[in-house]
Amino acid sequence: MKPKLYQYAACPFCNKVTSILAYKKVDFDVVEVHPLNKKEIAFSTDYRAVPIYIDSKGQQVNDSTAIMKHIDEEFPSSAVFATEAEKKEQEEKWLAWSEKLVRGLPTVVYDNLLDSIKAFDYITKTGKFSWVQSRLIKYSGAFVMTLVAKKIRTREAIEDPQAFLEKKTQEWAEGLKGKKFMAGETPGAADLAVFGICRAVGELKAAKTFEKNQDFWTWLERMKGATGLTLSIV
Ligand SMILES: N[C@@H](CCC(=O)N[C@@H](CS)C(=O)NCC(=O)O)C(=O)O
Repeated sequence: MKPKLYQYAACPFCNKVTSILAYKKVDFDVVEVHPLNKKEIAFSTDYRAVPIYIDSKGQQVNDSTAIMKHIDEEFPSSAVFATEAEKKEQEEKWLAWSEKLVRGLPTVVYDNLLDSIKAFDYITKTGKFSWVQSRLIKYSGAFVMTLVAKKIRTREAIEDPQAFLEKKTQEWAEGLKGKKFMAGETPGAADLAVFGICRAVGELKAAKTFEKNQDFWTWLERMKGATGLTLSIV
């Protein structure tokens, strides 16, 4: 049976899973979930978020990092999770770093109403919405998310969202220390996770910040080559 990924196209967590599947050249089915009624994941009564992964034996796995681990075991060639203690420690450090990146990204994407409308235009274009819903969600969602982003700024202590993202790209670039990938010669779990997160906003203003950091951009180019994916999900 082909594995199945239940997702929202523009969800950064879902794109972490797409990255590892693409890197491992796994043939899988994608089910775009309707974000309002979520009827496609009605079978999952306890866990109501995406991504949800159904493996080749029909087993359900929830949560992006747990799914990545599961896929690495299910398709062991080109292993991405480290086994050596020192490398494992580094990998965990960068995976934790990627969680902070994800938590701060909405402050960049929904920084003001205009940017939020652009983001929702993108989300509704890539997601499963009816014509009427697209229009309704575009404006109401943009308004709500601009307010949510302000709350996140306080929670995550992000004074300036643009500066936050620039700092993040710089930290990653410095972490690479001239290596091809964070994991070394080939991409590891943190490389694939961060690349997936970046893809989710690859069409938005955030991508301009990625481009400004030459080392970060070069790493993104390498990741594109390694996964065969582009920075855009459209
Ligand atoms: N820790 C989870 C977070 C997943 C998550 O927050 N997914 C969001 C979409 S980006 C979601 O499904 N939220 C619930 C909803 O849309 O109702 C993971 O890494 O997979």
